[in-house]
Amino acid sequence: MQNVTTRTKKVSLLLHDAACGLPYHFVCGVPYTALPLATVISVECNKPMLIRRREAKDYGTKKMIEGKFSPGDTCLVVEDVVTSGSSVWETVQLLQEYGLKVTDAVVLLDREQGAGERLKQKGVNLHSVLTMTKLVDVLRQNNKIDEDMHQKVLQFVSDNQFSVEIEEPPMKTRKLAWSMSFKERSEHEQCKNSVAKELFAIMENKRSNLVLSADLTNADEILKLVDSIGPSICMVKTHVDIIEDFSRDFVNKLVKMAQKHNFLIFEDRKFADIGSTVQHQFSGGVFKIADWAHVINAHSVPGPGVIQGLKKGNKQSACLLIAEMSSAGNLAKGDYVKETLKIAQDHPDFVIGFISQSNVCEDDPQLICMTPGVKLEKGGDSLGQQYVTPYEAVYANHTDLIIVGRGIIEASDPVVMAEEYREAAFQAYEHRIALTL
Ligand code: 5BU
Repeated sequence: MQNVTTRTKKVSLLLHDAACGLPYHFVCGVPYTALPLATVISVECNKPMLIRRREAKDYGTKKMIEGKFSPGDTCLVVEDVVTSGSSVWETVQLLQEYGLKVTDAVVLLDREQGAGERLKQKGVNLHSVLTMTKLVDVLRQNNKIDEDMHQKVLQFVSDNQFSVEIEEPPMKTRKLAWSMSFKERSEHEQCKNSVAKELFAIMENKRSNLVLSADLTNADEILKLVDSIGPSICMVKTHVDIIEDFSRDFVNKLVKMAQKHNFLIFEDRKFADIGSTVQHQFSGGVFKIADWAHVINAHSVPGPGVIQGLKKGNKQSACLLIAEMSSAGNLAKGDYVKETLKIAQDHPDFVIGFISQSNVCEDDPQLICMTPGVKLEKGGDSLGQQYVTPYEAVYANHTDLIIVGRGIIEASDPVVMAEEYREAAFQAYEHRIALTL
């Protein structure tokens, strides 16, 4: 008897032959039985493979389809047996959600109970190595079954047809948050926070998802830089505790500038203490951040108390939780990211998203992901900072805004450079949403 590997290879090659001449870039097996079949086709026939997950990863990008593909690439779906065609259709829908084209599916055995017609209606051609009729005919001719069994099987097939019209596909099409436009997200019923709505509107109007990290230490220099770059950005990020000559006057001028250029102010204070302390750090002290910042951020390491404390000190701001960091060797991974997401989802009135390197929540249109550690060229600095490009952050990793400091500040012409970053990040966003239009 042939071993399992040889049989799997034989079946996979039959499937490949049945799909001969069809135009496709990728193969994708319906999980899980067809996964080894698609894998063998991929290896033996030199076709790249996409992997469909059944459950989203519980942290990280939450991608349901793994693989390197571009919008408009075609994919052949591979399955072992089809009855109603529902499982093939589920996989087709998911691939289409990610911008792939699917026009054909190949199966080892079509039980001829309506799958071919149902899939045809959805624009998918079903190709099979074997049909149930052919199978029982061959078995009968070779005396492997008697005539009674032969007729019984054919009768069963004809009595148990799935109707083309009635049955709706079992999987409701989800619209992933990262595939929606900023406008759609701002108008979505789940997007209730007024700061999130305002940010989406600014991004849409100014065609900018660029945040300037104004990391200079002199107040006038910051104001000069921000005023010149104002038209290109949707937000300015400050570290007020590095400004040598911080004053109330600086804040008043920055607020006026924000109105003039239509951007939001984000104080990158990274609150990370017990609730009672952060309440005072936020609303009081020298900086009185709660009086002027539209957006602040917090580490989730203290637990939900940090949010409760900040909410007590809050006047007008919304909060971002730091889910992932850009620095080498940072500890924000795995369960930490998962728990951070939970805290955010428990406080939708205040938390509008994350500082993250990937899209940590694709299901909630209000939750915005902003990525620091961005430069036009990949690389890093000598103190652990790691850079990705705007395209990697926004297109490949599905985050929404890029935060850029030295990439702009240290350029010979920061105004020209800011425009370059704005264009790169907004184009990456436009390509991303075009994936699923
Ligand atoms: P850069 O000059 O583009 O490297 O500055 C990045 C800014 O983003 C800087 O103000 C950091 O404090 C901030 N930042 C970061 O770089 N990485 C992180 O994970 C977080 C914040 Br959180």
